[in-house]
Amino acid sequence: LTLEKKMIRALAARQFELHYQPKIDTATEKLTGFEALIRWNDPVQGYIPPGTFIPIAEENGFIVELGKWVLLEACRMNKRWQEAGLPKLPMSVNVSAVQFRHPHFLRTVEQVLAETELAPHFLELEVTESLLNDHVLIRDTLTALQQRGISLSVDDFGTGYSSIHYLKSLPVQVLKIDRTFVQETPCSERDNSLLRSIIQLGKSLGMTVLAEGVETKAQFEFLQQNGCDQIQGYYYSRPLNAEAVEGLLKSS
Ligand code: G
Ligand code: G
Ligand code: MN
Ligand code: NA
Repeated sequence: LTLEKKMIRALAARQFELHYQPKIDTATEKLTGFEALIRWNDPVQGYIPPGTFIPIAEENGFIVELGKWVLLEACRMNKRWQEAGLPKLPMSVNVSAVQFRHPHFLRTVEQVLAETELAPHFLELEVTESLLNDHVLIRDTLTALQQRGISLSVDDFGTGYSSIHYLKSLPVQVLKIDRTFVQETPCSERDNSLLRSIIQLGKSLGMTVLAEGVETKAQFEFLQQNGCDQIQGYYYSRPLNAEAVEGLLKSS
């Protein structure tokens, strides 16, 4: 069986699950939200990483259906935690360019919010930097999402090639700095300076800046001292399963 066919069966067989990585405010060191990350547990092959199957799903269009499942599951779980009386926090969901450009995308998001009864401001969408270059095509969708109260993030910033003009003129609120820019900090003076510049760029654009892949205390402190608003990374927490999220929410 090809990976392509296995993937389609896997969705029906409930082999996909979501894990959730905490986001932390650097000033208060408090939990500010989560990013949903898909996991595929194949009963024979074991864990298949998203880097293997997401590109295939994007190529064959299955990402539209899989992405809808991710949205639904992420919103459903967030609503469930809220109803259990746990702290109410936003959840971000990665949206692939193929999924975002699909003519029914906006309708799907609306359906998911209606079905789960999650308030729109508890949903954030992460799009990759290169999607922004299709600014004419995506502007209306971004604007419509923003008008509904859904927040938008640029993921993996620095690895794509978006124009500053698009960043300035499109309704995106959060800049997520790719982890490659954090890796060598604070040991590399060159990377430190680059990271400071990217933080400054985001702040100049009026955006919330988040650094990804923060693994050490030294990295965290560097980001804290240099005005980065939020962090995500193993330093604070790996992506957690639903049960672990509940535990974290209960203690926060
Ligand atoms: O969680 P992990 O590091 O294994 O993720 C690897 C890549 O897969 C990351 O680039 C991440 O953005 C992407 N990814 C994880 N979950 C999803 C998802 O639900 N949808 C999309 N489109 N990409 C995802
Ligand atoms: O592209 P995106 O930012 O969505 O990818 C998120 C991925 O990064 C997740 O798959 C997650 O497992 C991974 N990740 C999260 N925190 C860290 C970290 O501190 N170090 C490394 N190397 N990877 C991380
Ligand atoms: Mn992401
Ligand atoms: Na990233």
